[in-house]
Amino acid sequence: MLKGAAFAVSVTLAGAAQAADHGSHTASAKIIGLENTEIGFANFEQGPHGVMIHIRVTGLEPGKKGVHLHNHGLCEHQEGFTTARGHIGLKEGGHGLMNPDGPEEGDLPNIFVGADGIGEAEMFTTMVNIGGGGVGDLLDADGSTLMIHANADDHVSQPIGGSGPRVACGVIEKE
Ligand SMILES: [Cu+2]
Repeated sequence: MLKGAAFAVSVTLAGAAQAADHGSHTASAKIIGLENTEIGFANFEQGPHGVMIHIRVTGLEPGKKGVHLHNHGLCEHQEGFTTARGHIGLKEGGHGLMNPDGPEEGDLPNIFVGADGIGEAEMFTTMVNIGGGGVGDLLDADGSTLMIHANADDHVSQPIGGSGPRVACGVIEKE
């Protein structure tokens, strides 16, 4: 009986700790373009209910562009950033924030790049975490990346919302 009570208390405490503290609280990514030059950054901050992301990039073609969190921490420009592999939480038919069968954990809203080639956005997602474990952990063993695609993500089409080639990539690193 006493043992049972102690067990219940420890479970409650563990649950509370997990909700309040996902381990390391911030992460960042240097974003590189297809010429392998640094074109911007992304900052990630863990909050109590999700992760706030601030992205700023320069030198991209104007327009609306898909942004995703990909499941492998490697940006090889010579390979069109395919080394970053698929989306975090990749599942057949599951891509898209507006998809009834979605979304995937790595799905995010689009970023808008202006006529000056500068794009900046703040995004919030409850589907990932910084160092807290599970499918959505940005700092899992093989890392993860923030990817910007050439075109807009329509948030429904499979497998990447029609967002086209990968144009910018940043490996997400612990701060
Ligand atoms: Cu993508």
